[in-house]
Amino acid sequence: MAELSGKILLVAGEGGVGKSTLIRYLLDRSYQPQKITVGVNVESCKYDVDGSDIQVTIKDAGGEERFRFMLPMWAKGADGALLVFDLGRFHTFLHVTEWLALMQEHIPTDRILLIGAKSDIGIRRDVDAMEAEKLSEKHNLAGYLETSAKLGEGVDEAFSNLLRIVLEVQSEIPINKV
Ligand SMILES: Nc1nc2c(ncn2[C@@H]2O[C@H](COP(=O)(O)OP(=O)(O)OP(=O)(O)O)[C@@H](O)[C@H]2O)c(=O)[nH]1
Ligand SMILES: [Mg+2]
Repeated sequence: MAELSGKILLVAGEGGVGKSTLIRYLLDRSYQPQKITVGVNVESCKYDVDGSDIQVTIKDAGGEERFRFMLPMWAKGADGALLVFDLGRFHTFLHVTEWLALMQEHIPTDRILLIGAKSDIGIRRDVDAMEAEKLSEKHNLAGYLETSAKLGEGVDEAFSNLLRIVLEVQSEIPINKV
């Protein structure tokens, strides 16, 4: 199996949108309630993308207001990012542009994937998929995906799509749009 160079991914977005739970599901394949992230939490794993093993470092950024000033520092050196909002809380979607402003000096927008988390919430949904897609296009983001860590849906897709995008723009695999 080919081994590609290690990648650093940032997971950012408002407090409580489900970032740590998403990462926990990716690593442990189970839905576990998480405590508020204080500062930043760093995880690492090996991830198989299209038959290539990639060493991945994931920076899980605490979303509370008090940690926000540190985001540019955490974004520095990251190869790509998931920018997460909560499908059940419209204001977390409204604040996506603020998060983007903090990150984009260090991470090009075409390496940032917009994520609508908690897609299992049914009628409590407060953000329309079309609106999220429009926002992603407006800011030239890498795309929009929905996830549910509770049901384990879209989680692998989110991380593997982001890694593919990062590898493509860094020319480590041939361009093949996802
Ligand atoms: N229904 C539903 N709830 C979820 C899902 N993922 C996370 N949650 C809930 O959302 C809450 C916050 O999840 P966290 O993962 O701690 O959120 P966070 O974005 O890491 O928050 P900060 O660390 O404060 O930035 C918890 O109560 C979770 O149980 C999901 O897929 N579906
Ligand atoms: Mg967290």
